[in-house]
Amino acid sequence: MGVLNITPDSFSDGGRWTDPEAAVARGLEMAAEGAEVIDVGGESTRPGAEPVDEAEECRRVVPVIAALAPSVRVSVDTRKAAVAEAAVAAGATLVNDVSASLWPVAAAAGVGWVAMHMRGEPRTMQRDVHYDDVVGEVHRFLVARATQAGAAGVGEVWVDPGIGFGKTAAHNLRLLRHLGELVAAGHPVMVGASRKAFLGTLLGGAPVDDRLEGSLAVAVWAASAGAAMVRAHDVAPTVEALRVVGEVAAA
Ligand code: HH2
Repeated sequence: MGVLNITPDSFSDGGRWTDPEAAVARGLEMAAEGAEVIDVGGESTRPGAEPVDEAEECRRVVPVIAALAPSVRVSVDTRKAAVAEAAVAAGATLVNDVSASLWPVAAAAGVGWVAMHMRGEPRTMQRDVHYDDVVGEVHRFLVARATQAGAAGVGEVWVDPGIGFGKTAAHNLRLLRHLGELVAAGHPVMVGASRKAFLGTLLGGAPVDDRLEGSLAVAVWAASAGAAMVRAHDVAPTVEALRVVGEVAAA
């Protein structure tokens, strides 16, 4: 899954793709590099980000989704039902939902749904982060939501532990270490660690543009643990790394 943020303030590509033509070109480029899904977002969910209103979020994502959808599978990265509905009407077939609450929209529209775990909301999620058992709590939450969505009629349900969403670096590492247990729960798993802050922390303060190796390491780890999708900004190197993992796994 290639990341395409049509926002002024996303943590790594904010402001780069606010021009719709440039955004569409970037989406097609990532598809040519091997991304199977382009994840279009119009609201940053980085820690501390301010919410965006519904009309503005639709204005950002809908034209880009409409232009990309004939050529490549598109997901919409949103927490708002109305934005998800408008995105699906424009051609998106997957709702990537960091709030894990929009399964009724996916059920009504007959599209796929990603349930991601987040603690609280982006503005405040990195304050006072505490879990008694991060792995158990996140896994139980995701399985419960996925079961609820399946019962409501969503045919394609993904689960995602939400790396960096209300989690310390240690929490992120534990969730990655135990990813295989989430895979074993039976729903396809996706992981988004690309360029995230904990990689900078681990790599001696590496800035956001200098986290490719760390991002690839997590992608390879996740794929080896059985994750079926990796969300990435740097699509070409990620696809190459995962192709090698696939060849090893198949040998
Ligand atoms: N991470 C981000 C956004 N959406 N969706 C899923 N399913 N999993 C993730 O880990 C995930 C996500 C945050 O990254 P990004 O979109 O690059 O930044 P921003 O939220 O600042 O736009």
